[in-house]
Amino acid sequence: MIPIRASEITPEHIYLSRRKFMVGLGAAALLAACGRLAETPELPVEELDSPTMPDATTLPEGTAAPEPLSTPRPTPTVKPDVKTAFDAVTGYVNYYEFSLDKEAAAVLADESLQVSPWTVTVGGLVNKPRVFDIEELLKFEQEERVYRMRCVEGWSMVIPWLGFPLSRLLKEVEPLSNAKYVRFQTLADPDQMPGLAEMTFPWPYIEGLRLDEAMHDLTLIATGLYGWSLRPSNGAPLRLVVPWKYGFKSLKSIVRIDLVEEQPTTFWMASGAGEYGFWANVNPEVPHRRWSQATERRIGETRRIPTLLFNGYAEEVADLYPDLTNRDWFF
Ligand SMILES: Nc1nc2c(c(=O)[nH]1)N[C@H]1C(S)=C(S)[C@@H](COP(=O)(O)O)O[C@H]1N2
Ligand SMILES: [Mo]
Repeated sequence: MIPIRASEITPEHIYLSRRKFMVGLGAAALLAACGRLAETPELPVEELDSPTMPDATTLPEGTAAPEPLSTPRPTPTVKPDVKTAFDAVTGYVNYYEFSLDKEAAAVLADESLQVSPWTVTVGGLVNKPRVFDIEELLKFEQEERVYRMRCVEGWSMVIPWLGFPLSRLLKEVEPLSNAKYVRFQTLADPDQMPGLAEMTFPWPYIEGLRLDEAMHDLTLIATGLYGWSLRPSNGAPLRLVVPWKYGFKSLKSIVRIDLVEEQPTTFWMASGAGEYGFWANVNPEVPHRRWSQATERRIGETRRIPTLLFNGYAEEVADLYPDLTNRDWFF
């Protein structure tokens, strides 16, 4: 944990001028998005100089946290978000079950992950536990949500997801009153996922949200992007998208969702790699133990841009977190 002074938390009003997220485009817009695919330029993703997330096997135990970098405080931009090119969104991914290499992971996942048939088991503290076939979930009304995604490594994308609010699914199973958290689990199949044998991580990939975070309208189950079905590389057939938290919270290829009473131990908490903990809300003032989080590089752009509190969604989600001077919300 990296201590920050309460005075370092940037006041929320600085962020209030930012543009609201774009949401709910209709079928015509989806078609337009598909039509534009052919024109999106190839991106020099290999120029990326971001640090990568740690390999749990190589991080020395008890490494001292560095001093926060003395990055100048930039004024948040109000520049409209430009969607990241389809090729970059699908070809440059984090999917450790396949590879630590982002491009290799995309190729391997698309080659070997069987996404049909697929079921998602939803249970735990619920009235109506159920096994959903992916076909049933695809019958839920799907909407487009254009969200920023900020990886903890310091790069970001703007992705037009297709999907439905997670709340829609949770209402189907009727959470009991003692359910406080939601625990999510990715498929862990060594026959399809070479990374499971190659890397000593605490598989399966587990993530969690507090129930009110999970029920928030921004929290999405994505089934597609750019008007197309999700590819295995992006977490087909369904993945979580929580746009105000670091990208690692948005786990891929979900097979199990449980309503639980206790805060779940996540994959990254269990890896002991000194990563962020359960909350992982984006805050430019709270550095990673090895690098600043003040700025980010939008994939497809060369300049770094300021990172925003709650990844720019403070207006929508700050109410979930009483006392924003409490630094725990950002670890
Ligand atoms: N199961 C699983 N989910 C995962 C990851 C992973 O390695 N395995 N990587 C996470 C990280 S670090 C990020 S930034 C996002 C990236 O999503 P994308 O590759 O679709 O852009 O997925 C997250 N979900
Ligand atoms: Mo990430």
